[in-house]
This record gives sequence, C-alpha cells and structure tokens, in this order.
Amino acid sequence: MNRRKFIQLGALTAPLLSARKSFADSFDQSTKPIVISTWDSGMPVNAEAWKILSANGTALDAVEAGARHIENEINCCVGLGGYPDRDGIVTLDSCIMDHQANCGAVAGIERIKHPVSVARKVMENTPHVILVGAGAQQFAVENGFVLEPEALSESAKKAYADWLKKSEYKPVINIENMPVDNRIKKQNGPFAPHFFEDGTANHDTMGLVAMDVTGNLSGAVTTSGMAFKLHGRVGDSPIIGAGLFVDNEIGAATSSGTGEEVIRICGTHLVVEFMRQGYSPEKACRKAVERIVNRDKEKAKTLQVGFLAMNKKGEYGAYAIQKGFVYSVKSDNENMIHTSKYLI
Ligand code: SD4
Repeated sequence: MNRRKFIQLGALTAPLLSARKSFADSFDQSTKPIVISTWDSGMPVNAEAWKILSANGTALDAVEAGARHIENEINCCVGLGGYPDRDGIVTLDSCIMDHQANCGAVAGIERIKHPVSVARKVMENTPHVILVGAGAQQFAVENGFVLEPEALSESAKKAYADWLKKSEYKPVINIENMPVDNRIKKQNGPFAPHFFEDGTANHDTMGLVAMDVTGNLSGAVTTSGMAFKLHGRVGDSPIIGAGLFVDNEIGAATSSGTGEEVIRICGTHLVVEFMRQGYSPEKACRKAVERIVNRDKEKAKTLQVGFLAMNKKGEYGAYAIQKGFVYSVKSDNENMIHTSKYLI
C-alpha cells in the first residue's frame, strides 16, 4: 500500500474508529442495573425488582417480582383489587417479554392473583404468546394457580356502586385532577393507594422495564384495565408491541392510558423503533404521543396516554398526551418519582 493510499484509508477509518470508541465508552458508562415503572405506585414495585437486580439477578425475574408485588396489593387498582368491568367482574391483563423476544400474555383472566406469572408460564411452557379468558384461567389452574374468590375489594365495590347509579358507558382514563406534587407527597407514606379521595384517578396499569447487570432488558405489564369496560374488552397492556415491547439491542418501552389509542399505533413498538432511529427515550415517547394527537387533536384532549422508555445505555424518559403522568426510577444513582412532560 503506498503512503497516499494509507493516509486516505486512515482518514476514512478514523471517524469510524472514534465513533466505535465513543459508543463503547458510553456503553461502559451505562446505568445498570436499573428499573423504571409507570406511576408513583412504581416506587414499591421498583424496590421489589431492585432486590433481584442488586443481587445480580435477571431483568426477567426482576420485572416479574415487581409486577407480582403490586398484584398482591388489594388496595390498588392493578390486580384483583382493581375496578371491575361493566358487569361487575374483575378481568386482568398482563404480559412479559425478555431480552430474546420471548413473550407471553394473558387477557381477560378472572380470579387469578398473579396474571404476570401466568403470562410467564405461557411464555416458557407453551408454544403460544397469548391466552384469553376461560382458557387462560384453565391454563393457570392446571399450572397450580389458585382460583381466588370473586369478591370485589371495598374500594372497587364503592366505585362500582357509584358508577351503577348512571351506568354511563364513557370510560375515561388517567386524566389526573390531583396535582402531581400532592401525589408525590402521598408517596411518602408506606404505600400510595391509587384510589384518591376525590375519585378522579382510576389509573390501573403497572408497566415496568428493567436492565440487569449484564445489560439485558426485560419488561412486564399488569392491569385490571380500563374501569367499567365492556366484558371481554382487551386493552393495550397484554399486547406485545402495544403495552410493552423489548428489543435487547435498542431498548424497551411500556405504556399506560387509553389502550385503544396505543393499540392503533402499535405504541411501544413505535417508541422502540424511534429509539432505533437515534432518538432519546423521551423524544421517542414524544414522537409516539404526537402520532396519536396529530390524527385527531380534539379527541386527544379527552384522552390520556403515557409512554415510558429506556434505551440500552439505561437512559430513560417519558411523554404523555396530558399533564399528570408520573413514573418511578430506581438505580444505584437514584430512587425517585419523575413527572412526565406532556403535549397538550
Ligand atoms: C387499558 N392501558 O386497559 C390500560 C389502562 C391503563 O392506567 O393504563 N390504566 O387500556
């Protein structure tokens, strides 16, 4: 190789090499392990996931443990303590996804305390991804899950009785009237219930994403879904690519809010694709929110959707249609609730 060619080659490869180096550098500095989750109720969920992450456990085990923790919480509206559907029946949706794109989900499952663990069993023990309704319940029982009583929690009973007075089929979701600061203050108690005195909050979805010490990502979602929905209605939460998506090369995202709007744009898949294009987690979430809002600005004023995402460096961010979406973060560096930016 003559000298001129060598210099030319050097000029061409130098930027490449430095780009590589800066990627490697930033990866080395990545925050891991880390877990992020929707809402202020994500704080105790993160704490549970952290027990596993900080002991060098897997992101998959961590997200399952986090989701199980809130499913246990009878005073929260995620699991069996959540609001029922229009017919007074609590039906639960959940999914889980790991770093190898393995995934499992259950939708409309009744009387099972830990749908996230059933979802994991679907992922690990069947060739399928989603089981629904009676079939999901049958599978759960066959796998040793106990059928819980049909009873509604006290708070759900009251909310349902109130709703029945008008029986208006107008499911409105997640538009918080309680100032975010008050909610963050509330979190200083042992557990922040999601039924607020003014009855305004009915957010009922826990979505969480974790990265373990090895840098692998996983996510899980668990919910009782939109309050007073039609019996049989399935939201975004158990749908891979809508309520949750994980791509171990790029990042992961989850969502909360009006599930139909998230499904229409394959929301979390879209967020991850925006991150693939180089957008930060927050920008990627914003672009997905814009996709919903730009189609119908008037309708968007009546909706809430929040996306929450993490990239491969452990950077995270969120964006919502409206004010009020908050999320919780736990890593070696922090343990706190963040408020999401919003579009409208
Ligand atoms: C649903 N996305 O069933 C869920 C509801 C939700 O906070 O996120 N509530 O559409």
